[in-house]
Amino acid sequence: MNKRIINITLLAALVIATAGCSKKGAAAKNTPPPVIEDANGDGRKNPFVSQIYTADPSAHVWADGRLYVYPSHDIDPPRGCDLMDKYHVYSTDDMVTWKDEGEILRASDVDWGRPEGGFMWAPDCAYKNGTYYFYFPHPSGTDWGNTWKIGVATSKSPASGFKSQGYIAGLESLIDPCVFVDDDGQAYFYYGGGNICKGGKLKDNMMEIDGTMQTMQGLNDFHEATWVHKRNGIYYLSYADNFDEAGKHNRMKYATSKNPLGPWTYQGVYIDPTDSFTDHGSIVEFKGQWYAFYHNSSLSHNDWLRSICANKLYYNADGTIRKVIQTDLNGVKL
Ligand code: FUB
Repeated sequence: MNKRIINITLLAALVIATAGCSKKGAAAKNTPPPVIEDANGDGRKNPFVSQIYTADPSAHVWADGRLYVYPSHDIDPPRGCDLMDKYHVYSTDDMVTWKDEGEILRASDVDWGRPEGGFMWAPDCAYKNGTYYFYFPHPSGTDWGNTWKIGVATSKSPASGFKSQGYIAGLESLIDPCVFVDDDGQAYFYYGGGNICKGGKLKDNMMEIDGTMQTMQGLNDFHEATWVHKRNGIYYLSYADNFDEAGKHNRMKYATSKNPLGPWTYQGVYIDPTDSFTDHGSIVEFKGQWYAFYHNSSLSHNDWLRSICANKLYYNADGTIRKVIQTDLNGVKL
């Protein structure tokens, strides 16, 4: 970690006061961001959600053929990351037109959650045997820095009807859940923060760890934001690092393995720092094209009013990932 003054993850002994996890950023606006029309019509509009501020996009393609994105929701005016208290879902069938599927869960729906609410951080969603499982990090106590749990809500639909079912027992106070379901149906759970990334098997009920969680070995400067995907028999674990130089922050890195729980071989950076203090992403194939999802602060110019973006992602013949070209509203390289 490159000596960040503020570590928004919980392991930081320097627990961030609820006054905020912002290091820099322009003054917050009290008005919603402008609605931006698709300027070029080719799906490269970034950010692709402008009605509200969104971050930490976890993208999945479900059986109905649509691509769904499960982000967290930054609240304006921001107070660091502590007022984030609800989740919306977005879907598309062409990467051009996006539907806001509406709110699926808020802090007040979580009976075991922090009494003051807030802190609904980066989520993920998984599907197994007819049920969608929505995983979300949320503190269980007022002392949010030390009481994180990974909550689970379930539904028979991908973007509505989620009901809180409790949390995964026996985990540490870490954030950013990721659930990867392998081709044989075995589900794996990952989470982390504060330089630690852990993974383990999930039982068939998708709510209990099967065995013990293991520290993921071989990552380079892991910070948070674990995402696992598979391509051509190779497992990829991507994540945000601790980069912090000359006003630039998190890069997105990745590592590969022949085993979903590693050990991993570090491969490099695939997304350079955006204009935001954090980054957090996912990688998914949709209609034959791979995409990288991530966030930036290009609508607000405020680190804690973030907006989700997507760009095409390409592999080299040897399976390594080419650096993602980030584009703006007009599809112009940033
Ligand atoms: O959005 C809140 C937190 O910021 C996420 O959990 C981290 O990954 C970072 O993006």
